[in-house]
Amino acid sequence: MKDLADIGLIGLAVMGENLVLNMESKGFTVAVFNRSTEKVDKFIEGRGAGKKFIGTHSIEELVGALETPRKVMMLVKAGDPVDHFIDQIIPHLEPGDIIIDGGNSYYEDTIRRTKYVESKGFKFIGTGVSGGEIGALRGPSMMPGGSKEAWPEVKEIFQAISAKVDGGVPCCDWVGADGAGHYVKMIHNGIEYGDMQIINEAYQFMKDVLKMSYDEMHATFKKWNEEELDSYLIEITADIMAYKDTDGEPMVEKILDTAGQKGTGKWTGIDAMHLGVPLTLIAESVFSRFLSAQKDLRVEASKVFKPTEVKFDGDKAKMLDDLKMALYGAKIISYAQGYNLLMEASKAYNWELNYGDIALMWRGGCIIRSAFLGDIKKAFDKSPGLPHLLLDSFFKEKVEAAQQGWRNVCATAVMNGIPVPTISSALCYFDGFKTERLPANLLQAQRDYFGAHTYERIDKPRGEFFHTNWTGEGADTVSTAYNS
Ligand code: NBP
Repeated sequence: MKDLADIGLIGLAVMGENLVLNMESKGFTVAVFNRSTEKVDKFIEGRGAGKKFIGTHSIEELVGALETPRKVMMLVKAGDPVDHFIDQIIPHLEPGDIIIDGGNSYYEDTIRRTKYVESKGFKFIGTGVSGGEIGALRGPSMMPGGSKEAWPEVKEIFQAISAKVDGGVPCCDWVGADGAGHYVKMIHNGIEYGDMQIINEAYQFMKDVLKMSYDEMHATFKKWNEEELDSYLIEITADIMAYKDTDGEPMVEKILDTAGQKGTGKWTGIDAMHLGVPLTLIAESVFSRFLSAQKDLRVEASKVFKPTEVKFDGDKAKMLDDLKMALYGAKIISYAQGYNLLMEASKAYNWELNYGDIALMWRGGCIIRSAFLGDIKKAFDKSPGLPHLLLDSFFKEKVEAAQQGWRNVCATAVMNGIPVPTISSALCYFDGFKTERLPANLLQAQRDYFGAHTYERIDKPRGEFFHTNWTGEGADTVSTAYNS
């Protein structure tokens, strides 16, 4: 074993412990530290025994155990602990050294931290790491951004430990300046929320409308995983459907129906609001988790309102095909909306994001990995300036082919009182997206009527604003024309 380590890691929890084991298995020597130092000893004597690890018990010792330029990576709880460790690490660094934050930090914090660390003469990387425990161990998707000059120094380690697709292409590449890596990870997590929710809605539809057994649902998800919906989340859903508790009953039936969340979906929705992007599917998936968490209120309401009687006597096999199309159509919309947000963010924050590369980074290792991302990569390779995913010929054809079944599912769900908030809002988005004239002419008239907010006319050039004295009682004074 070398005297000095290739990289140091702070945070021996689920992600850190597995990521350092991954690094070590690829030939790197890793120095490790944890706030509660007994975890260092436990690790060195346990999973790390006999391997190329250097256990350390202070930040000074950790930094002193590293080859130059030093690379100190944190995988700790996002928020204050990250700032705290940065301030503890900095006094021990030399110019050229690199601090890396691999946690789920908010991208605005990463923008601030990059500036701060660079102002002290060092380099900073904020990297998304996705794939959970197993991904960290066997190969996660990694999305690094920050001080660009730091990338050549960490590229070998990052690409060695990341997931690989298509016979060895790493699911890790440089994303962009300051907070770009954590932003892309945030969008990844938002898309993950959406993918999970559309699957959840399909599950409820299968169970409550089609009255399918868990064995039937298992078989259906398993089959879908061999078709266009082939993805990690469909695969694990098939497994979950088959998993039985000790009494032989489906395990999932024993789980309380209140969803938790750590905030990344909410951040995605909030940023979409800031940038004026209609990210309806992800926003609905966050709201669906909130509604699920209002369990007591729902239980009370379920006693007040008579349940809608479910009446379905149609062709079950045909309806299942329609449901698959509904999922596929909604998934296309979700990714189209997510990419729309990435495009607006790239402009707003000057990141010059490469959309094909992002699809590639998400192809393997991460929670949203799927065959579908290969199609997105192809779309951006074919047309790097593509303004919207739905305008790509492949996705245009697919979304049109999904339409009929998707509408059928939404109509059936609505008539039977089964909530499908993401599947139906995605369809509404699609219908709005392809509508040349929306009713916002009336909306502008209403705004002008009550607040003299003015409007543009279809028979005049854009940028010219008009006001009508709708009631005959108003004056000529108009409100300032600006959009927030
Ligand atoms: P946790 O998010 O549970 O964080 C545990 C680590 O943070 C431990 O090393 C703990 O030290 C340290 N820590 C805490 Br908690 N509070 C601290 C404080 N006030 N000051 C200093 N250190 C503190 O671990 P994780 O699940 O491995 O996740 C690590 C990061 O990776 C997080 O940002 C997470 O969001 C992100 N992430 C997690 C997953 C996942 O699947 N779990 C996936 C992708 C990304 P201690 O041992 O002394 O308490």
